[in-house]
Amino acid sequence: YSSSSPKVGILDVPFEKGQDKSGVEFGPKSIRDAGLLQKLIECCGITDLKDYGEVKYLNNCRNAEVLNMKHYDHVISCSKELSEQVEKVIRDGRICLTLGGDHSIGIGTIHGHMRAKSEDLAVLWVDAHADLNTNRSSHSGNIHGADWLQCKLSLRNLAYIGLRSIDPYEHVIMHNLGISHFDMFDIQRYGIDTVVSAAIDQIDPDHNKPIHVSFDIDSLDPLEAPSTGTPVRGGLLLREGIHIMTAIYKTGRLGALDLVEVNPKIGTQGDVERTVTAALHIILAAFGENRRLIKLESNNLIPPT
Ligand code: 4U7
Ligand code: MN
Ligand code: MN
Ligand code: MN
Repeated sequence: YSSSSPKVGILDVPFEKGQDKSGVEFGPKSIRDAGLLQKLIECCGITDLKDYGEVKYLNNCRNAEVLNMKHYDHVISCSKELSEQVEKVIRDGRICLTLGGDHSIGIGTIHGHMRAKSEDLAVLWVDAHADLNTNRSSHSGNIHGADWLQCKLSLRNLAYIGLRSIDPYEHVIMHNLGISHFDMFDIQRYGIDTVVSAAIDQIDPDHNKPIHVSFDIDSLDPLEAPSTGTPVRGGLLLREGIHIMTAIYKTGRLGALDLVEVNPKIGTQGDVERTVTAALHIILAAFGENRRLIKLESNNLIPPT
């Protein structure tokens, strides 16, 4: 893979109306306050980084209503604005890093990415949940669990990693439509390296599509990322999350990354720090942070005394 560092654009989406808990709107700020921009420069060697700031929207879809979907109007208004911003960032020749916010923002980011690049986008959804509900199937009425509603993505171009909490209807859809999914059983059985290669091969068999990664922090185990709205035990180790992102980086085809569902109002200060630094490591890995042990030149070694 190319050694020149990618151009990056960053968008904040402090959106929380796709779910019920307050605090997820502070996700972007918490990740930035942990030194995101500085670390992208220092740890990933990014030399061209543009900050596009916060996505603001007017709720101009007041009449939009769908039975059993909470705040549908807000989700649609925000998604439209977000889609345009993502499209702009990518048309500027940058990889778009979007900081959420709840996972309903995936509607806007994928839409914008498709408009900028191609409808033939490979999407990797890293999540404990499938987010496949519709207004009819959803028990919660929360749109962060129903993200596919607005997407015209071919389901052959979608794969999941990290699943372990699937609603019965989601399970039916997933199998009837044959959506690729790699759950915790697969990860335990085959290992994360095999799983991530298999996922990439499924969604991008010719290794030529732009890749969109939507990373829900709750894919990680709550021991790694406790500050999130819908934690599910028995999840990915941070080490495995990092491995996924390193594999994606190595393809050289990452077009956009969403990092969502960090909620700094949940848990102790220690929980929040742990969650935010986990999110940071995931992002840095996607942009090429190298944590491998590299052989030291012998003249750099400190001589024994
Ligand atoms: B997340 C849920 F019922 N499936 O629809 C729902 F279990 O973006 C959870 O992955 C959704 O965090 C989780 O509300 C949404 C529930
Ligand atoms: Mn999700
Ligand atoms: Mn989730
Ligand atoms: Mn299955």
